[in-house]
Amino acid sequence: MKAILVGDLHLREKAPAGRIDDFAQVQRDKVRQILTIAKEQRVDFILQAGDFFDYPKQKKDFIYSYVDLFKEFAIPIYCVLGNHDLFSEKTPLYWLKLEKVITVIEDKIELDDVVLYGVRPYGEIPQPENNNVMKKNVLVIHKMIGNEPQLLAQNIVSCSQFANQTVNYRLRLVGDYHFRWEHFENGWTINPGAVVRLRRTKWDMMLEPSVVLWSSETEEITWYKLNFKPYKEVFKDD
Ligand SMILES: [Mn+2]
Repeated sequence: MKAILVGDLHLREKAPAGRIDDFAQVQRDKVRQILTIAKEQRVDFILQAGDFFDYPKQKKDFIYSYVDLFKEFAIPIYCVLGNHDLFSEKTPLYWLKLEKVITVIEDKIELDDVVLYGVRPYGEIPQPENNNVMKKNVLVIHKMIGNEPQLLAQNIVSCSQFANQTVNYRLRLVGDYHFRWEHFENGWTINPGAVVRLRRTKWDMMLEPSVVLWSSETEEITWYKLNFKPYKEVFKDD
């Protein structure tokens, strides 16, 4: 099977402080670019690493504009909850679920030659007993993992440490850490990074919004950089 791996989306109607472009439009265009890559590469599904929406209160027509976009492409989307998606009846993800355009991986989902495992924020990581070459275990998790803290005293697990805590997976898709990285040890661990630049930090200044294509058959990955404008054109510079 083939999948496109997507990091934190943080969909939001209002522009973050300091952004001077038409943020909602730019963000929607990024999502369309991702769906187009997925369609062109004939993937079986899209995996998203949590923080699908930036905050729970979003207008219904904003949410439904994404429902329509996802229906247009009709590619299955599986995600986990991020700390920004705290789930209740009123959150935007509820509507995407109701409209059957996304599936939240609550526990595990078996597909062809892949088994998807999901973790709730701060939840315990499932440990499959087998590392089966015919049916590959894939973990989707929203957790602060990376080799360099982005904030002072940030509690962070290193990529290698994490790969060794989850040996029975062939792919781990990680969100939360907004800057992209990849790590190969016991299969791939991939953090595609955030799809949009939200803050005026050195990390966001360096961020090149990207997604990753993964094949369960070959376990090869390909990075796709999305179209984006230079940092200075989208943020105020004071
Ligand atoms: Mn996030």
